[in-house]
Amino acid sequence: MSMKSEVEQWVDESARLTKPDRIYWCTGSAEEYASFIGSMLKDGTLIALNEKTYPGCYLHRSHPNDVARTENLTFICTKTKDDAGPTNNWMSPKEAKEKVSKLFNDSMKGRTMYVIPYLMGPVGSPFSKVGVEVTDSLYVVANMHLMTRVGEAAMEHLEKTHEFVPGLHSLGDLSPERRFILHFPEEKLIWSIGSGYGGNALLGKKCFALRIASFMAHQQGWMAEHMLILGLQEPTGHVTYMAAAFPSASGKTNLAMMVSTLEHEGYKILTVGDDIAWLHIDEEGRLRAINPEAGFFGVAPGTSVKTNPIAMRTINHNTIFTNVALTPDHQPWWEGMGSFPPQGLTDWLGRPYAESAEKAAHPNSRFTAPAKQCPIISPHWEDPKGVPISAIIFGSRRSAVVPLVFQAYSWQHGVFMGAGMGAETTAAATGAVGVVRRDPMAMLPFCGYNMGDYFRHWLEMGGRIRKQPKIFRVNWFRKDKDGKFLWPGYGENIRVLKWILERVRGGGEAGETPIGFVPSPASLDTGGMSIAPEALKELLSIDKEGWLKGTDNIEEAFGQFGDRLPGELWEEHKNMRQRLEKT
Ligand code: OXD
Ligand code: MN
Repeated sequence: MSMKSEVEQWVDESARLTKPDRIYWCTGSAEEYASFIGSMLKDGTLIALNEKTYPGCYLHRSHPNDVARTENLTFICTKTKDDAGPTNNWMSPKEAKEKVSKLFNDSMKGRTMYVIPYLMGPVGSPFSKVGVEVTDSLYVVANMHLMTRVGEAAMEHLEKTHEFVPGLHSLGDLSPERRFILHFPEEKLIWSIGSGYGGNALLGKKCFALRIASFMAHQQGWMAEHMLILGLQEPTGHVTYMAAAFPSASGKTNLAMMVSTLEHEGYKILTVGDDIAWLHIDEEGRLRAINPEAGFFGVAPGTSVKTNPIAMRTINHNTIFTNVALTPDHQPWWEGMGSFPPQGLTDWLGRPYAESAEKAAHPNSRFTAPAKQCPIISPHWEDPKGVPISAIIFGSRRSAVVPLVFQAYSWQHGVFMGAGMGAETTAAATGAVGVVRRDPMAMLPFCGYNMGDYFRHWLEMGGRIRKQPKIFRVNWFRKDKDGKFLWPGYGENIRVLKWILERVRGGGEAGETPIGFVPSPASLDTGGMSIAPEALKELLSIDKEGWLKGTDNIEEAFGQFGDRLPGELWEEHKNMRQRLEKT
């Protein structure tokens, strides 16, 4: 059977279950996108933005209960619970299908089913993979057009690789009681119902490129990670590539698009990706990364010409905004955009904005924009081979304890550092914001299998990589006792990346501490920036008590995995505690 017929067969099966009135096969063309936009403008799914200042841009207001990923309704449906592991919600495949097929039954009656063949990764890359999503949401279709490569590129790749990940999506009735995001990694299948929100409904992104892909990567000897990819260009013109894992809404897009404050010295950033990296080992034993996505689905609040001018230039044309506020002259507006709320503002729910209201834009309001519009996109962002990675960075929001930057002693120590990472929660998922939880490698919500096995996989990959990237931890978010950020962040983060680059080269000064190599204040290039010496000292200081407490938290987190946690990580844990106790 040809691959096209295999896809058709699965689409037929999905249609028999969901009973759409019509089936439409997406081609991915510009005309098709324009006609979808036209229909959504007509039925009110989209509002056109100011043609002069935001050409080709639209606003979508989602259902008010459908604004973020719902981790509590996200399941990994492996045959055994143990294979999903203690950090995932689990249902058996049988139970999941019985329960949720009832919800899919007739769910597309009166609607059109759109079939979206899409490619994750550059055209012609041996590492790219095909997905096919069927959905009854045109908003999802339009976003998939921006976030992936839809149509012919996918079908051509499919004929060569004979493999696709099917994803069935329906808005259902949008009720959280009937919302399920299900993954069947053993069958490489995704089912999602009851939500139109990006991370729940654009199935190429979190569901495929992270949860299903991490499972495949474990089986096949590569890695699928929640990482941005950037190139750091230095005065000679040489570019060093780094991949950095941060939890959702913790600054990956800002770091990936940073305008360096050391540009006058010749240090600048090139963007390869802002959310997901697929990493393979090449013939020379080097780790290489591709960005499987073709667009950015970024958090709007906090994005401004000051914090991320490159994003502002990326998203002022051909962009879909979701749940931002609307000015009277039809421009998007959000908190942290750098201006006061204008008179006559409409909030994300479509109501006149009142000063007393909490927020005009939803804290997890988003923009969806094509990556090729990014003015500093790397010339290698679609390189089929990917880019060679010299440094891996773990980062998260921590208002205390964790220094600005430090380096792991070894790959194994780096894996421990990532596996034990604590992070304050954000608005990208439903639930409390600002609570510290362990978020290993920023993959807690995205690992499609037992994280104990995932840590083992990281260790094994390290053993196979001949030219190992160096591993670092960063924290831009440490605060002083008055609650003020100690580090200015954004463009000044280049100074930290410069130190990382020096370390990668075998230079850069650093002292040995219980937690890793920490730079001395003098070894960070702070020339021309205003930072008090005491602030810098505090940023690089080791809070012994805080770390000892963290060690207890890590022990508890590791304990959940029982004998699936690699002994090497317990060894690193013991060593760190001993080093801390000795100081
Ligand atoms: C995202 C997320 O949308 O991590 O990238 O929530
Ligand atoms: Mn993300």
